[in-house]
Amino acid sequence: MSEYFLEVFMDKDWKKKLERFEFDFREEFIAWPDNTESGVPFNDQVSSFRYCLPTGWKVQLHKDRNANSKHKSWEGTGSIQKVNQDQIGWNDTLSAHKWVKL
Ligand SMILES: [Ca+2]
Repeated sequence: MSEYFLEVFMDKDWKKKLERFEFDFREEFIAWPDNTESGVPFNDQVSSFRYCLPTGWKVQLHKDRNANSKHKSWEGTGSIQKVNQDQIGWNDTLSAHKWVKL
C-alpha cells in the first residue's frame, strides 16, 4: 500500500469503509461504482473520508461521475487529514474523485 491514499466511508464519523484508493502521483479522474465488490451501495453514499497526499497535490471530490461536475478540493499536507460530513457540506451525493497536481 502507498503511504498516500483516499479512504471513503459510508458513515459520518469514518466508520463503514467503502473503499481505499491508492495515490500514485498521476492526475486521474476516477468515477465510483454503484456498489463495492462485496455488493454494498457505494455511489452517493459517502459521508466522510480520510486522505493523505504530499504537498503540491489535491484531491477533488465530485458530485457526479463526470469531471465537469461540481466538486470541492482538499490539498495535501503530507499527513493524514480527516474530513467529515459537515466539512464536506454535501452528504450522500459524492460520485467520483480526481487527483490533481497544483
Ligand atoms: Ca452523485
